Amino acid sequence: MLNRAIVEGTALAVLALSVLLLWLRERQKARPESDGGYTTREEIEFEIGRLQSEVSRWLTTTDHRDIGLLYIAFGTAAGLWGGVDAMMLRTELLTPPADIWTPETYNALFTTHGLTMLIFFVLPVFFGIGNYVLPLLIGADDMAFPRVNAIGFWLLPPALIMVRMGLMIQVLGQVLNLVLPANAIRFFLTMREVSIGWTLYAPLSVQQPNPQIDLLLLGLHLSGIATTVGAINFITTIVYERGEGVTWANLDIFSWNMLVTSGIALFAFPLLGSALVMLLLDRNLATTFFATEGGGAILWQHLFWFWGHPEVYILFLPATGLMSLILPKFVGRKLFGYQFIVYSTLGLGVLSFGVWAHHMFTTSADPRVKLSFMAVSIAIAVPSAIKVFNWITTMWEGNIRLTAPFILCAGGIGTFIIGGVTGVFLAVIPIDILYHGTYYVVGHFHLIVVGIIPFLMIAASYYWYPLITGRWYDTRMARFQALLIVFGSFVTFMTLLVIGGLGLPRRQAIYPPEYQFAQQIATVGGYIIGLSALLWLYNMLVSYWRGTPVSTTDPWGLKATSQFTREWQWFEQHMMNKYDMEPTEPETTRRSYAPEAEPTGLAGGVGTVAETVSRNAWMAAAGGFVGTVLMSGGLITAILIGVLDPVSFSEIAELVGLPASPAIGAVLFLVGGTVTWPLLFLAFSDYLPGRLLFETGLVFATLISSGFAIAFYTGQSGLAFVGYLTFVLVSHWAYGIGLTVTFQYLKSDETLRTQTDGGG
Ligand code: HEM
Ligand SMILES: [Cu+2]
Repeated sequence: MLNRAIVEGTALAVLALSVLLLWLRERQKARPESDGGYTTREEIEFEIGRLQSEVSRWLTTTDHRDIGLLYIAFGTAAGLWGGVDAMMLRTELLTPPADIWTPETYNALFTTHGLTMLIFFVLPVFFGIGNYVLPLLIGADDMAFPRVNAIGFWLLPPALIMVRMGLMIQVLGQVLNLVLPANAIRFFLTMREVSIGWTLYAPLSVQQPNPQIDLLLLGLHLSGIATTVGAINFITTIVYERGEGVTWANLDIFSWNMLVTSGIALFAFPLLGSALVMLLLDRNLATTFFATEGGGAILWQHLFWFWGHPEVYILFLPATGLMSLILPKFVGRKLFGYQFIVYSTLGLGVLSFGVWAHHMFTTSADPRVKLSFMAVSIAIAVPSAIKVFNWITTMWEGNIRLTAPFILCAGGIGTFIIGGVTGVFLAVIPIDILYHGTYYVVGHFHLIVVGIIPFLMIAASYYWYPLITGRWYDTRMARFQALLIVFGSFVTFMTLLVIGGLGLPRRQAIYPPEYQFAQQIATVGGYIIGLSALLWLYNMLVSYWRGTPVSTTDPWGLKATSQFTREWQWFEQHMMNKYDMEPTEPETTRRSYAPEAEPTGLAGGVGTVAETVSRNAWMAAAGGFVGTVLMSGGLITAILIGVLDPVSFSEIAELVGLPASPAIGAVLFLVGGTVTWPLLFLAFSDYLPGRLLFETGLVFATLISSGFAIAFYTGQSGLAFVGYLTFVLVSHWAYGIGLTVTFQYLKSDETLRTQTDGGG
């Protein structure tokens, strides 16, 4: 059995040392060669003086970009620490018995892994990205409260140290033990990492004597204060510090997400703080909040998940914000459905507070209460799905550039879909009762917390690296790294979904031998993720000194698709001032994104659509008429050969309150074909892929045909059913082609005429 403290301590020390050595070496190499003589005393003193001023600058800075980098560095370090825990967990699972660490160590590992990753990795990195780019995106000079910003950050390192003090004291104890007798250093040998699970469930968390638990509670409390302070700062900045011309209607989507995230944090974290204090009192002052005679252990679960579920939205909303911001840049198209994404984000913010008890379906809570939580938990999938549809539609017909950020965005959508859908399954009470205690849950949430969340962090690092450092990283290595992490995540967490589906319990160091092969696959996948993280780190560090300097003010060629957003405008200005660069101008411009053309209010989009519709209505109606005539041919044939019952037309008549006659229905059908569907087509035409109208017609018609197939179904079966479906589809295609081709023809004719008019 290995000693956990020594192994983890050594792993972390090696990691930290390699980073330091790498950094120093590259920095040394990047200096101009000296003249070959000895280093003089003055030179050494100069170096030391420089070091001093750099240290005091980083310790006292209140500049949002500096603090952003501090947050990112801190979050990355915590992520690596939590990652070492993860590697150790997966290593234990290579074999069925607990033969690498003891089960107790395994419990400690998953406890600290969870807490470190959720609290000290994800949010700090997102706060860092927010700190760096959000003021640039909204045209603010800095965050609203620069000093509070610095305080918010500097609360985090002591919080992390308190939470993970157990390991440090253990390592220290074992080192001291080499020279001192065990007696003299008893304290150092009694502290242990906390092993009660990251959810800190009572009564275990109340009864376990380990004093490290108290330190951990205090550390978490401190981190909660840090988060609240940061959240207040983001909200104030977004509300009050927006620059000229930045309104709610054109606020970038990342800032919207940071706003909602901060709003949720503001309501959720104080509650966690109170719960932690209650637990601390129960442990130390004999209060009975969570004792059976008091509120009971269930009270802890309510308090914990009332924070815990909103917390998962706090964690993943910034990732969706980054996705909505970065994805369009690499497909050359404007973000589809900006307003829908904003509304769905706001919706998630509210709903996230109404689902906490889905973590408690296996408790004895009242079934009627559970049922309502089930309903809301299923409903919460809707706003998430809206985002996914909008991202996919954004890619449609785009000019995809297969860069590292794009690969990560695409991979992130993939993991998010699977992670989200498995969440909807779990939200169903009978399913959750079966799977609550299994690896299925682990697979579900890791596809999000090791899917879209870190993918988008890394995508952001690649996307903004030139802006932050003025240099390029190794883009080939980046693409490889992106593929590697997407691949590794799927291998690991899809495997966990499978073994969870088979019923393997989670949070166990020991498991039945028949699962060994699957567990080994998951472990290999885990190592691949670890390797890709190291590759990323290497690339980021080395490129800072070795990367090719950026030689244009538009490194991603964003001007060509009119997506040169504010942060890059800031960058351009910066490069012009510092290096006398000329602004880069693209050869061609595609008007796919023009913030100034955005509607003036969130509801203003309706106006633009109405305008398009009224301007082109007659052409669409003509197209609709042609389409309906073509379609009627197909439908009449279907009626003649007996696969479509004409009586079903009478239902249309009934629907609008007219006598149920097939003839009246048919007339209404004709009118609908000429009016309703063409208008709908027009309303969407700005968004439907525009170039290939032929295909667009087919897609549109296929969508309508599914509704028709359901509405007009009269119980056909066997061959008649197949014939029914075929005729429905073919007639609709005839309609779609007729509609769009006629429309296209009339429209190009009109364009031609206006052009000649303009010329003459
Ligand atoms: C479509 C949206 C989602 C739904 C419907 C959903 C649903 C659920 C449900 C019902 C559970 C309880 C499983 C159980 O313990 O038996 C669960 C667990 C969990 N989910 Fe989600 N989820 C969603 C999104 C997310 C997101 C975005 C994250 C993370 C950022 C996340 C992280 C977690 C975590 C950490 C747990 C495990 C808690 C534990 O340790 O017991 N979920 N989810
Ligand atoms: Cu939840």
